[in-house]
Amino acid sequence: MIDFERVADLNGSFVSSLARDMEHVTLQLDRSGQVSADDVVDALSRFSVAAPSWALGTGGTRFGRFPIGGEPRSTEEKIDDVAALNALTASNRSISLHVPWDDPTDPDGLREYAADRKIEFDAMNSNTFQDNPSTTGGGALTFKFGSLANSDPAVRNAAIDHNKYVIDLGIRLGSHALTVWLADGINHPGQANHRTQFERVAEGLAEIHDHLPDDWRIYTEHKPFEPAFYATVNNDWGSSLLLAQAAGPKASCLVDLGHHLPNTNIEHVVSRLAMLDRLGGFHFNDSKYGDDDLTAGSIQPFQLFLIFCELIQAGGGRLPPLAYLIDQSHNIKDPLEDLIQSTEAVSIAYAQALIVDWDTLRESQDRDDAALAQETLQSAFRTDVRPMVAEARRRAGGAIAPLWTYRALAYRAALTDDRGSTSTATGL
Ligand SMILES: [Mn+2]
Repeated sequence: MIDFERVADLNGSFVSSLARDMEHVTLQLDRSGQVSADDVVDALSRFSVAAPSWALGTGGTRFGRFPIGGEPRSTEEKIDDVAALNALTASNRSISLHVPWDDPTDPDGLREYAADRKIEFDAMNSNTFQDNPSTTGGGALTFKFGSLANSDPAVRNAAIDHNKYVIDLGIRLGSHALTVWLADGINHPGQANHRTQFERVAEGLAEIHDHLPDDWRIYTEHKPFEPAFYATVNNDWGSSLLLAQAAGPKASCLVDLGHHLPNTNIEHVVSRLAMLDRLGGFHFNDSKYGDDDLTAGSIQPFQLFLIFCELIQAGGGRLPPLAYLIDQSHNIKDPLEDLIQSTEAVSIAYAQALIVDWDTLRESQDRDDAALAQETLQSAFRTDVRPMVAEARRRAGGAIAPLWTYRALAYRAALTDDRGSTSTATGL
């Protein structure tokens, strides 16, 4: 575990420079007459982005995987890692489980274990893209040709049952949402009928939806390709919206930033889904080509900022209460260091969006003043908001410089001593 007193000690060497930086940004924001630095810090203190249980170990590609040492061997150890992360960032107060990679035999005990570490359970994730004995009857059935869209009704039912199982498990853990990522699709033209596949998935989702408790949500997550390389059933936000609408009122769309074809205008997608009240949440990461492999904000920080601008407008000046999760594959970095960096990037984008001069932006839009509109957004984006992000962490007992502190605490070395150098986490 990360010792809070040690974090506070290590903060000592940064306290006076942070105070000077805060003074500077406070004056800058006062001059603009918009939100105060204190209000931004308060908003940031309330913000939390969940950590994925499947990305606490190293990821990999089909070319190989290189374990880092000290990877969590159980769901409990994943919770320990998220608690350690949260001790540094003060912004990762929940974990998102993925069944069957996490399939606790004692959910009540696990809930208590997490609560002792001040960690809650974010959205549950089902998995019908792999065969697993508990879902596919020990080899009797297979998801090779899809799950909810499968031509065999017995396989479709097994996929529905698995999702119901994950909901029931989530209820005992105190979760309130299910994320369904479907690998269903077609690999070869003519292999299956596009429309039939879509209708089967819509029907299956509606049945899963009807198993949800009243205060639960279900999220449809789209992805353009892989493992179906010719036609994926839920390939884009339009299909995702149609599926959510077919599933029922508790269904909305989850936007994974890496699940778009190159050059897709994601903030535009966010605006559309929010307008229809079907925006459910985010999987944060960044992407250069495909899927969710890169650290959030590492490639397109301006896009991340524009997404947060859409969110703040959709929430009437505040961040709407959606499901916010980091979902990325850590192939060569220490996963905890990567999660620290992504959490910081997301918090920075949020802070930048909070300081936008919305009145000037709206006025410039009404006057068709494109130059002033751009100037207004850039002014917020180019403001160094990092002191406010660090101050929010400091006030919550976290680290002013989380990556530096993580290294100074030698947490990974302690994990490797404890868990061994060849432990392998389940997940990506
Ligand atoms: Mn995702």
